Amino acid sequence: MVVPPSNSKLESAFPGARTLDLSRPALMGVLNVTPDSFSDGGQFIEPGAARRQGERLVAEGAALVDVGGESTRPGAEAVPVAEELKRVIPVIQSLGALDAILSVDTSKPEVMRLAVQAGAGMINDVCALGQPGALDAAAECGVPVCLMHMQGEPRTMQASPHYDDVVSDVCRFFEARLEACERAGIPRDRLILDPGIGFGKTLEHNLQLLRGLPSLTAAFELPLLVGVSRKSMFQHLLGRELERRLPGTLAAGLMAVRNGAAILRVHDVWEHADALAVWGAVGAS
Ligand code: 8Y4
Repeated sequence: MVVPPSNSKLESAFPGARTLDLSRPALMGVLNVTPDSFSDGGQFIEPGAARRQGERLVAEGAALVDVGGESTRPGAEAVPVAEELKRVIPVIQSLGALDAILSVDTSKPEVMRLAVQAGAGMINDVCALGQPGALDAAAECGVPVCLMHMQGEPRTMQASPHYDDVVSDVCRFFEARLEACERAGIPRDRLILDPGIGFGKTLEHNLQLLRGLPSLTAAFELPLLVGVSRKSMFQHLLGRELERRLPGTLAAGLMAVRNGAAILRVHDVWEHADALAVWGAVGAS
């Protein structure tokens, strides 16, 4: 079993802000605030329903809640910044009292700034701070950042993913992004790495990355975040529709933890908490 990095507490630059204990695997619950998830049928998001969902995720065992207002599903269209702010900021404000770290799932510098002012304690960027202005915004925000690997862009990334060797290509990408972060003045101990399962990857690429997590830990000694929850790799592997992907998700999540993942990004929180508790009980010596 791979032991997570020894600097196992992630601290944001804010004095008094919550710290995240990564000496044991942590769960990040997904809170999508897109119109298809929390609307009255139109495009109006109900903050009360989103807040109750956030409370439920934490009650079920999430140490982090990932609030996202931009759909990053394959084929999804871009969301204008004003619309993303309108979705995300009221929800973050309404979740301020939660005993959890609020993560904002965004690639836009303006959203990063306002979300952190509103109470977000982490930035989850599927573009790894690659958008113009994002490095500077994240440096100013002073909170931990998850740098995720993606090949291509959401609209087209699943068309024809290609790598020489997916694990070493992802490693080279992280080297470049870590260097960019250093130049922007973001301390290395504020960074989390994520191989981006399903983001410009075939099933075989996803399996190779899950197998290759130990080499990411060995290369960078930074916490790893992994998101496999309900993804289409289970359609390809098992032929399962969205509603029947939980067993596959749990197995892949446990394998990710075995291979060094410190944080799992999941939709089904208590189910993962149970699986990890049994794992821990059997593994205790
Ligand atoms: C059904 C279920 C259909 C899930 C699509 C999806 C990751 C992430 C996403 C990830 C990090 C998703 C925002 C994709 N995945 N952030 N975000 N890591 N850090 N699709 O793997 O869940 S959204």
